[in-house]
Amino acid sequence: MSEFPAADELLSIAVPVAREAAATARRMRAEAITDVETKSTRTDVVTAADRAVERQVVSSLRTIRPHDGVLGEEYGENTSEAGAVRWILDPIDGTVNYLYGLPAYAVSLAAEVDGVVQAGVVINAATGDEWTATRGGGAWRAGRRLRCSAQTDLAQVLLGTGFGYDAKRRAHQGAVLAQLITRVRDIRRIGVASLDLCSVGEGLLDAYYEKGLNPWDHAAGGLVAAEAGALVGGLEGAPPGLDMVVAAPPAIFGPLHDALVELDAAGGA
Ligand code: LIP
Repeated sequence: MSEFPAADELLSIAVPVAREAAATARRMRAEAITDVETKSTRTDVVTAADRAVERQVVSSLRTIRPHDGVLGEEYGENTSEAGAVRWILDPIDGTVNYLYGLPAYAVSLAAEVDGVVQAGVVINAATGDEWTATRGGGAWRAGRRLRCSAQTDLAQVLLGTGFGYDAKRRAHQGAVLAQLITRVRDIRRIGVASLDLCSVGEGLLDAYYEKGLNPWDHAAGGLVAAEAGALVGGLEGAPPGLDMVVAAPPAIFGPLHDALVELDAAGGA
């Protein structure tokens, strides 16, 4: 008998907590964007809502499972006791969209056990769209089980990507994209990694890649994409991480991977 809750039980904890967080994000946006500060660069913003939503989620999780750990974008790692669940949270993924009022910003919450994500939920707080997944239990939205794209031709791929906040990194990312864009159908830049990954899971994008993502950007959305049949990984056998996250249908992962390696997509600043 495992000492850890089953994936379904972890999801049953995550979903209401994430829904309440999304409601807070929506409410605070409707009231006013306040306390806008910057982090790594002048365009890497954080708002009072980011921080309030993270505090709310941590408080809710602490009430339900007091010994678990939480890794959040704004307050970092709250240590967990050995053998506890680790929750991975982006309180508002797509903060620049949130700042401008573009209707794509997400609460992303995943539950990790022994380093493996077992359950995840991503909610577009602007629209209420909600994606969930459990390891081995599939990916779902609105009661419908999701399957990723069946695309087999890189030249027909609608490809999602994103860019960092540092101008030097963006210069390299732009140079990579200038080549890649000639080899695919087209690109889309949503500005929300968790929604990009859920879009791959739902087949709204054929594939996605991005350098520079943190665990809270891809933990939940990566499980949604993987449970919908996409391959999710880094380059040259690495797991998804800061150097690169790639999500694509099995027939596309290889050709996209090889193009990213050829173009040194994980390089640059
Ligand atoms: C965002 C990511 C997105 C990336 C943006 C930004 P944030 O996260 O979700 O994929 O392209 O530059 O990093 O900063 O809004 O939480």
